[in-house]
Amino acid sequence: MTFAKGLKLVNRDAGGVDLAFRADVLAGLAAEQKAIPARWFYDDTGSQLFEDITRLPEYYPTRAETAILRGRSEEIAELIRPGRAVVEFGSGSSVKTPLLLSAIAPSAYVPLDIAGDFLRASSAALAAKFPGLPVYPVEADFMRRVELPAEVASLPKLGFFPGSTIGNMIARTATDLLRSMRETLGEGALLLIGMDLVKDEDVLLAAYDDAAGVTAQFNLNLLTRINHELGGDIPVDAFRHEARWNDTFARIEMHLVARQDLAFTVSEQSFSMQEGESIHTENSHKFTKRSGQMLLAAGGWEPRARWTDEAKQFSLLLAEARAPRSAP
Ligand code: AVI
Repeated sequence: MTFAKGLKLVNRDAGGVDLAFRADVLAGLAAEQKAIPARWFYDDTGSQLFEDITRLPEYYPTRAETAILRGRSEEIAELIRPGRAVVEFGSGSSVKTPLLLSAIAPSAYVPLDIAGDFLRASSAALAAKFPGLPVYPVEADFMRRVELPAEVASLPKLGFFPGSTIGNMIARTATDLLRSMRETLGEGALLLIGMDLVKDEDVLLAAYDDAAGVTAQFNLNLLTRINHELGGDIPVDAFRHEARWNDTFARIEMHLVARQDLAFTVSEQSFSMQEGESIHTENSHKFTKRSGQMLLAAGGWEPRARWTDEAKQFSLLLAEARAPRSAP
């Protein structure tokens, strides 16, 4: 087992506060429609709660995507070919990553994630499952170009971005991310990316507001994280979780709605909210075949193949970073 210790790339102040987290929270709470980027859900507790979500009966995306990886592994491997360095954007899932790695015989595995402890734990578990596969975890914000370990510089790359995490970004940010991935991986790289599909509104709403209340806990944990890490005194119990379908943008939105008028401070700054006002905490865009492929093209990736599960709930796309062709 080769297991390199992660490189620390997150920017913190002397007290250990993640500066980007603080900047996003303070700006987001000062906006007219309060909003905090969804990527801040994933401290260790949030990452664990998300793992719990993936096992909920209502949350179909993980099962559907896993079924695609299992059922279509031969076709996928045939297009990817052995020997690539797999660069996963986010800590590997305990099920999907091993499925991919077993199918394609890679030469190295490089998980990139901002949640360092979770990254190191999942990388160690993965390295134990694949003796002989070099694993190089990198603690980084992959929204920007990431410097990959020198050990994989000369290897052909496969980016892996499962779970429809791309759907958690508005189109402009998603395009920027796809372009950054292209810069990180280089021309000629492949990208295997999951995209959740537009479907019946009731199915979508149930997936984001489960009966057991795990998604509510996941959403509310963001406030607990702010209180712990940014010296906040937000009354967490004074908020409730809400999932909404936004038909204009084809997305599920998650909000934290104030149950009453309230006031609180974060990093010594004061904020107030009225009853019914919300903090918008997540967008989860849903795609059609065309909208998914258009998004990839806008990010500099040429679609090469596309698979769906039997119920056509979820899609997995393979794309290639090709040199831009001149119009038309
Ligand atoms: C990580 N991401 C793709 C999940 C999603 O479905 O948008 C996050 C999530 N939020 C609520 N449930 C799951």
